[in-house]
Amino acid sequence: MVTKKIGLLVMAYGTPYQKEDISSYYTAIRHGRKPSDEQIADLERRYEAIGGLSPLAKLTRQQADALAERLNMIQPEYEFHAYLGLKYIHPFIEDAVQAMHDDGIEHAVSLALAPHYSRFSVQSYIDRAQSKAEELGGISITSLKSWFDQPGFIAFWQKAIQSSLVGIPENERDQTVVLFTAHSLPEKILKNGDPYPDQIHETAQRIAAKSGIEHYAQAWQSAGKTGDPWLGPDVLDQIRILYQNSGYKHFIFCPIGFVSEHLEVLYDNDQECRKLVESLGASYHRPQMPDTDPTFIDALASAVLHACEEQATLSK
Ligand code: FEC
Repeated sequence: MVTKKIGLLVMAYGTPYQKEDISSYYTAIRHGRKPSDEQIADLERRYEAIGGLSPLAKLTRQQADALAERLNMIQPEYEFHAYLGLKYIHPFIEDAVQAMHDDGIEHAVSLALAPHYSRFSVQSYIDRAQSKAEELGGISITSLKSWFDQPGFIAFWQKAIQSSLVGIPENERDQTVVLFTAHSLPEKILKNGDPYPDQIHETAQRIAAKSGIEHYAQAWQSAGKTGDPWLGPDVLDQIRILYQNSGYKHFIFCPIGFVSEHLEVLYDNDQECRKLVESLGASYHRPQMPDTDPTFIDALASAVLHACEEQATLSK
């Protein structure tokens, strides 16, 4: 059998590598509009609060390598070569497509390290990769739009919830609520029927059903501080509502819209949400994020292989 060489374009958000990168990174997130000194200072303060910098850079690299390794281990037909392309810092998505081109890659599969599709988020990763590929000519990229429905992804969170539940006394488990969160987006995405909210809702339902949990809710986190409205309820409001209505003793946080430990989880969840939960006299629990957990990496591998098979069928 002839092994087909395939580029594996792993696209992710990116994070500053050093303190000096924070300003340009933040400017890139704001599409070139430089943030004010106060905004930069506030972001620096949050990185400081999680230990100086985010572990995201290291984890993203590890996830890409683990995925390529797993893919090459489980099948003989394709030989995957991983390329990391980031949204807001180098190596940018365009750099990764250029590198594939320079290495003579003709076919690639791309996936974003974000489980749910929105035109606002994942589509912008895809557009940037496709437009660079078109500019260079000669590379065809099959782009995965979402992979939240991979059974391994649901199984990962089922295991994660279980790992938190074992730390809760049995007689208090019926006073425990699981809170599924994802990054908020501007409410205007709803106007065009964006699938993002429905995909997150479906993910929460599937995990809850698989885990057999009775009490769960959903909320949005990390909304931007722009003038226009963002998807709600915000996670902090949701914590207050759940506590007021049901007096829960334990809150298990599952940030299902993210796949690794990073600023939004380590600060927004582990510091802001924890502070509020504890101020109410309840306990905060947050299981380990997917990172390079084998069940999670297997789920990504299965999504990639499925895309390759579909592509092969289409081109027959
Ligand atoms: O650990 C780290 O250093 C980086 C963590 C990080 C991840 C992440 C994921 C998503 N974001 C999404 C949407 C937006 C929108 C805005 C926005 C702003 C920020 C800022 C930082 C930041 N985001 Fe992010 N995001 C991460 C970090 N994000 C830092 C800047 C200031 C702030 O903290 O508020 C608003 C832009 C604007 O002001 O115009 C919108 C979405 C995701 C999840 C999907 C994905 O990973 O692509 C959606 C990780």
